[in-house]
Amino acid sequence: MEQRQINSSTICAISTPPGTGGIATARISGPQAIEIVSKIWRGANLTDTKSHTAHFGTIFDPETGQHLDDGVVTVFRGPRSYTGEDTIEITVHGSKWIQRELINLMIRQGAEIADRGEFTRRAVVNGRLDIAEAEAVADMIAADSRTAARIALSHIRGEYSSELEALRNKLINLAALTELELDFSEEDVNFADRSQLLDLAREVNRKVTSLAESFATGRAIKEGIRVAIAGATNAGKSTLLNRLLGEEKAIVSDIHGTTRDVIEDTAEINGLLFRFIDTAGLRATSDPIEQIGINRARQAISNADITLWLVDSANPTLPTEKDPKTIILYNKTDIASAPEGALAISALTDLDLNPLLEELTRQAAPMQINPAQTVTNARHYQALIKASQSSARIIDALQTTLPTDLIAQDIRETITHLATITTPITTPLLLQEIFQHFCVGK
Ligand SMILES: Nc1nc2c(ncn2[C@@H]2O[C@H](COP(=O)(O)OP(=O)(O)OP(=O)(O)O)[C@@H](O)[C@H]2O)c(=O)[nH]1
Ligand SMILES: [Mg+2]
Repeated sequence: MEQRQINSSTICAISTPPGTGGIATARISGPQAIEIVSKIWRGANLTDTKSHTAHFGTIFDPETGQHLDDGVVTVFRGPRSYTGEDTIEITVHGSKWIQRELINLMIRQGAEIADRGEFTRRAVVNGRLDIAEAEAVADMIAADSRTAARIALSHIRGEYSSELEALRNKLINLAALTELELDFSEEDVNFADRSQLLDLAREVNRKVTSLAESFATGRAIKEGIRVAIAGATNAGKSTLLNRLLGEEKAIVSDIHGTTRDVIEDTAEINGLLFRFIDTAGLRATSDPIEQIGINRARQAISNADITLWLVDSANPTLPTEKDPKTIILYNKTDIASAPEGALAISALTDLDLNPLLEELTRQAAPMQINPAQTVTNARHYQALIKASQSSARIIDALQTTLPTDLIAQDIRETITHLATITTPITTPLLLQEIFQHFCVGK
């Protein structure tokens, strides 16, 4: 992709989803934004209007004089806009034709079509957002549950970046203290200082490691907490999946071994996204296809965050191994009773699945997290793993009294790994990699 001159070009795109809607919003950003819109606009004089104000008027084609539509323009003057540049949002009626024509009008007046994520990219280049905050914007757009949105919003607001900033400051402090030790080493203050350095290094390592570990939870929240529905054939697993999803997604029958493939989908429960995975019933079989299904079932169970082991109350089969991530759920209580005190339902007849949903939420409770300290991004996770390793080396080095300059190198390395998470990175390839996941118009 040719790199566009960010400071001199003006970009435009439809920011609402593609297709027909009640209304649609186009965005235009760059030095000529106000000038270009003024040429296709009859209404308030946009050169004089205050920033962050909306105005009703008419969009027209200056070449033919023809009206396109009535609409509302909202003016955001740089640098106090999302992109940091002069930006205008134009809201019109959401016909596909009007949307296309509006973009064509702006292009004829000198605007260029925006690339994916280019508005956000400009926000980064202009210092309005750091990279981690920009990535959180994409997460926010993709958020599928209250918790995922809460984490994304906290990251957009910079709360996560501040956590990283605090760690960076600790490392700088550690570097300074190391220098100090170097200066005084001949006077034998060596020993006392090292224990102080060690405390600081351990604290940094603990925090970096715990951030890296939060990724397991962060990813589960973003992609759905994986709940494998497992158990013997005919226990009612597919029936339960359909109930949880509210649709007839999986085939149900009284023939044992109906489900072969892994069937999954997500549902939001109490603000958390769960990914329910229906699996083949576990039994000894000579059918090679069913055996493949059973292998897949075992794989799904081992990858799951929670296993929901379903038991036919009339014909109970319990798991052979005890596992803290397994919830035992008795089914078919309409035809047979479950043991006293057991979690039990009738997937077929119960209208109320609340006891089960509450148990699932309780199992997922460790996943109710501090948004500012939860990593949801694989790129950040990789940087944190590296920072965790290099900060562990600082501790080792301090304990084995390695020369101070080697310690300083590990400190610098840790700072660099953390910095890649938030600081604008200049390699165009990485920037492109990050922004290609955005939609056009954001
Ligand atoms: N009476 C009663 N029947 C149920 C209940 N839940 C499921 N069934 C019936 O049990 C049979 C098996 O249900 P499925 O959902 O296909 O069972 P499964 O565990 O997915 O079976 P496999 O895919 O073969 O492993 C069907 O006839 C269902 O209608 C229940 O709560 N009560
Ligand atoms: Mg089934």
